[in-house]
Amino acid sequence: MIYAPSDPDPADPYPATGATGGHSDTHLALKILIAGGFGVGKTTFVGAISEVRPLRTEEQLTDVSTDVDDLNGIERKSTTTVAMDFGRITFPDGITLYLFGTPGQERFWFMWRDMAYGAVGAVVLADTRRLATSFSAIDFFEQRNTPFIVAVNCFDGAKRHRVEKIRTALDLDPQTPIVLCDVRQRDSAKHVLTALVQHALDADTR
Ligand SMILES: Nc1nc2c(ncn2[C@@H]2O[C@H](COP(=O)(O)OP(=O)(O)O)[C@@H](O)[C@H]2O)c(=O)[nH]1
Ligand SMILES: [Mg+2]
Repeated sequence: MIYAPSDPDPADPYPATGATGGHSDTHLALKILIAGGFGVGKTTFVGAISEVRPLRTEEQLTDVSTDVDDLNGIERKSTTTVAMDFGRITFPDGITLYLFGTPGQERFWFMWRDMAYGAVGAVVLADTRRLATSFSAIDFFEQRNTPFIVAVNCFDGAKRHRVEKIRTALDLDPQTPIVLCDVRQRDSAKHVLTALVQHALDADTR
């Protein structure tokens, strides 16, 4: 579902025009989900790309949650997203993306269905050291027929794998794009979003 609102929504607290100085006539507002397992870089991604200060609902990881949250490989992680991240980016061609980072931990999955409502597509972030943590996000979007791409966040020190190996490991369809990225870099995150929008628009016209 892709829509081009002709009138600004008076209830929209984050209008795409105005705050950024306005842009061209073609205005397309798209809702995008940023998903993937715990610690793959969702919050970092939204923070790197958002032109508004991302709305974040992080909480210090407590001793209680360290029993529940798998911290293997991400020992330095000290906060976790309990609800979601929200950000926005406007491209010069008049496309505004509203980014919703999903909560990573399984105990918050009840929120995913509501968050996915009206989303045109999703970025599933993956960490090659812990690919399995992204399986459930992939299943979720496959089942809903939501267009998604997999963005492999290339962490320092993580072994680089060929894209086709990652495709096999994640059991992805040949038409699902896989891109490599560094979510800390704005340009890299932008590249990921461009790839997703292209994929979602292609899927919409198929
Ligand atoms: N070295 C490196 N660290 C990263 C990268 N992306 C995220 N991190 C770190 O990994 C941790 C998890 O990232 P975060 O965005 O909180 O993950 P989330 O649980 O998916 O929201 C944080 O400490 C980040 O600073 C990356 O591309 N490279
Ligand atoms: Mg987070």
